[in-house]
Formats: sequence, C-alpha cells, structure tokens
Amino acid sequence: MSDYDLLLRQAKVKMGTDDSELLDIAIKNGRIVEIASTINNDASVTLDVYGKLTSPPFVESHIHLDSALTAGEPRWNQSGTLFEGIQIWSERKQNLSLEDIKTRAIATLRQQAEQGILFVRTHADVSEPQLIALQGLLEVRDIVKDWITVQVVAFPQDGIFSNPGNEALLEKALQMGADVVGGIPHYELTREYGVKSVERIFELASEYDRLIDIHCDEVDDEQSRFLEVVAACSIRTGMSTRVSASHTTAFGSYNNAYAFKLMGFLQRAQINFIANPLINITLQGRADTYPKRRGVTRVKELWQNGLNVSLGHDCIQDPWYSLGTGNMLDVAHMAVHVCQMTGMPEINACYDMVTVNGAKTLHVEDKYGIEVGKPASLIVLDIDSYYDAIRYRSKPLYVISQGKILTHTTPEVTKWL
Ligand code: 17E
Ligand code: FE2
Repeated sequence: MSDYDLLLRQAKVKMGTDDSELLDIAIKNGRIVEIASTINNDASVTLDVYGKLTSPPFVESHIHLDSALTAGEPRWNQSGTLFEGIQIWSERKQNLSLEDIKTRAIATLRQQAEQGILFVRTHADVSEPQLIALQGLLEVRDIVKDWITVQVVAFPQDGIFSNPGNEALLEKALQMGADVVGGIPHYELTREYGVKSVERIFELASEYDRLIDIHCDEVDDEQSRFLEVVAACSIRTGMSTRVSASHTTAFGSYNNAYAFKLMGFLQRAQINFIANPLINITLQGRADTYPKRRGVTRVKELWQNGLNVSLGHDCIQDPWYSLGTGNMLDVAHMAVHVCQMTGMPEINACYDMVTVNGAKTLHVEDKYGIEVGKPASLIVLDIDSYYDAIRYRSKPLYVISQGKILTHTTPEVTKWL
C-alpha cells in the first residue's frame, strides 16, 4: 500500500507572496495531506511536474449556461447589442426542454473543466414561466458535482417588476433551490422599478439566506446608477461580501467626480465586482460613433482601491457573443488589453481575477486553494509564470479535481521541416 494516492513532484506554487517555490504536494482520499520541499513517501501515482506552474483551478464567476451553444438560433445577432440579444433569446427560450438545457450545459462544463475551471457560477433565466432553464441547471449542478462545483443564480432576464408574474417566478426559483438571487435593474421599465427590484432582491436574499449577484448598469448610459443602490442596500443590511455587482459597465461612463464619490461608498460596502471584458467590449459602445467607448467597468481602479474583482466569460456561442471556448485565460487576456492592466503586478492581478478572487465571490474558499486539509483541486500548466499563462492561454497539462486526475492534455508540438 502506498502512503499517498497521488504525489506531484516539484510543482511551482505561489504561496501567499509574489515568490514561488518548488514543492511536493501529496494527496490522499481526495485531499491535500502534505506540502513540503521534499516528500519521501511513495504514492500510487506520481507526476513529475518540475517547475511547472501549479495553481488552484480557474473560477468562472459569471456565465449563462442556459443560452450557451445556441448562437444563430433562431437567428444571428446582427446589431450586436444587448437588446437584440435579449430579443433573440426570448424567441429561443420558447422551445427549451430539460434535455436541451442539460445537454448544452454539460457539454459546456466539460469544455470548461478541461481548460482548468472547477468552480462555476451560472445564471439561469427565471423569466420563463415553466422555469425549465432553472430546473435543468439545478439538475446539472447535481449530476456534475463530483468533478465541478456549480452555483446557480436565479436571473430574471426580463426584469422583476416589468413583466407581471416575474416576481413570483423569482421567489419560486429560490424555493426550488437556486443558490443566488439575481436581477437586472437597468432593464426594468423605470428607475423606480429598478430601485424597487434591488430592494426586493435584498429582502429575498435575507429571507431565503442566499447570496446576491445582480446584473447592474450593463448599459452605456451614464444616468444608469443602480450600483449606488446596491451599495446602499449592502451597507444597510451588512450583506457586503455576500453581494456581487456584475458588468457595471456604466461605471466606465460616469463622470469622474461622481465615480470618485461612488468609489468611497463601494469601499464601505465591500461588495464584489464581476467584469466580463470579452462580452462588454463587443456589446457596449454600439450607439457611439467616434470616439467609441470601451464600455467596461473601472477594473483597474476598483482593484487599486482594494475591492474584490473577478472576471467572467459571460457567454459561449450565444445570442450575445458568438465566439469563445470557455477559456478563462482568454478572459484575463482581454482584461489586460481593455482595462490596460499591462504592468507586471497588473498582469498578475488579472490571473488572480480568474482564480482566487472568483473563489471569494462564490464563497467557496473553504474548498479552494493549495493548502493542507483542503480538497485537492488544482491545475498544472505547461509554463512557469502567470504572465506566460496569459500570454499563451493554453490548456492545462493536468486538471486534478477532488484528488482525481480529470484530464491530461498533451502540449502542442511544432516541428520545422
Ligand atoms: N443577459 C444580459 O442581460 N446581459 C448579458 N451580458 C447576457 C445575458 C449574456
Ligand atoms: Fe451576464
């Protein structure tokens, strides 16, 4: 009998500081049991990963799995706007079935896992009366739980107060087991409905003891100011780190005087931010001529002010975004460009935004990280720095989930002839 089930030899791990160390990592019964510069005991399986970057897995903190892999159904988004996307999805969602949702979601999750994602927060549209997207994704959450952790947000795509019946559907979704309460205040018919929707989301979250993740101000309108309402509700209720504001693209259009004041409120509120640079660089700015706005939230400034920022892919081949394979390094790469995070500490921060910061947002820190006692979920990349991870964006060599080697990818080899 071997002492350990799995042993990684000389993995390059960043332990808290900026410096990395070469460490042996021993795994038994699905958990990390020892980390040391040399471990002499034997293991059933040993992987020699000398000098290869070994990190906690990627965290996808914002994706819509219910619409994934539907691009072009029933038609292509020609204007490229959020609003045409919502219209196309409203047509496509008329003929959802559990089978359709589950097949596409699991295919997407497999694609994500082989690219090193082991934690996913997905939105499920709950503004469809049968709640098929939600039911399907709740079933998927259970089907895949041995290899990937899925969290489901009850997301009222068509608004909570702007369509009769949607408020009740949102509450029903929580009763069915959604992990997180969502919302879309900027798409409610009036400012007043938007404010009321945020207040209702906080009430439901406290009543059902759930997290909050609101699509917030995903427009270029500098008058869209629901983030301040989210901050106010967070401060009033003390829900702070249990709350996330997704997209917040209007923050990129606010005047600096307002943005500066707001930043102070956000620091008091201590909520999480999720930016989706791949999608918002394409969706936003569509009503602009030139100069054309980037339409992405103030990632750099939020990060500089100590707020927790993570990055999401948002979409993979759906009515809002036709490209994508689910690779979080594509997301980090786009953030480096769009948010001008080009300094070395900034590039490293973008890696954190697709790993550890996402884990904070999802509240999964108890099972996340390379530490003795935690579940052995980690990835080994075929490079030795965060910088090269973002530069090459290649698949991990190994993805290890809860102690099991889930995938092995052979690196590309090019021969000059
Ligand atoms: N729905 C929405 O309101 N915004 C988005 N970016 C997507 C769906 C993908
Ligand atoms: Fe989204």
